[in-house]
Amino acid sequence: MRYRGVIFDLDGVICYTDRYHYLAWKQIADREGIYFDEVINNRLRGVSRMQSLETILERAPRTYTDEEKHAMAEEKNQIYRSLLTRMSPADLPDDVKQILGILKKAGVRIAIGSSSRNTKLILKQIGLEDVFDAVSDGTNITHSKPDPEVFEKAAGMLHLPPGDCLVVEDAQAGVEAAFRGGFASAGVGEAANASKVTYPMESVRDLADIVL
Ligand code: B16
Ligand code: MG
Repeated sequence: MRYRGVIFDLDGVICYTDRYHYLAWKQIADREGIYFDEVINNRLRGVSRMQSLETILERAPRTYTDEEKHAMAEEKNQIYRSLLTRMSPADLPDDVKQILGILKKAGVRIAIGSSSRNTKLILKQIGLEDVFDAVSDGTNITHSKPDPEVFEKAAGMLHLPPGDCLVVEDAQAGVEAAFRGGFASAGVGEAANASKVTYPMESVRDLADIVL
């Protein structure tokens, strides 16, 4: 096999929580009279909650205090978490389920590398809480993507060097993080068009040919 470990991003790769991030931020932005659309939302992929808010506030007609920003981020998270409660194992896409099974059967070690502080809740909702060999997420890092920390921690948990791991991403920031950490990357969605992506993919089904 070409890679002994695969580190999966969560939002936009394992499941489509990106839709819920969008709906939650949209609710806040509309109330504040700030223009926000799906194109701007693409810039929030992979980056931290506070960085996402700063990006949205670029269009704000007024400035906000730090206290107001923290309150808005907290409110967005409450809306987002209530949307997550609607998720179930039916929200795990079939192609993702299949590729995880194929990789595990082949003896490839698999991990999560996500910026989200809600990772554990999401994995539980979609029935994947006991599937990954390691989970590195927003709760164990100090720097969000495009910093490589979340992937370096994941590789450390798998006891593998970056050169033995492939990062799977949907975000430009995630591909950049992989590159900075010395990881090869496979990209879906907008990450497939990132200049530094190693393997552009149509879907995660392509991973079997890339990894094995
Ligand atoms: P939370 P990923 C990222 O997840 C999302 O893509 C990004 O939009 C979000 O701001 C970030 O998690 C933090 O999420 O507010 O739940 O802590 O793509 O790294 O799995
Ligand atoms: Mg993502």
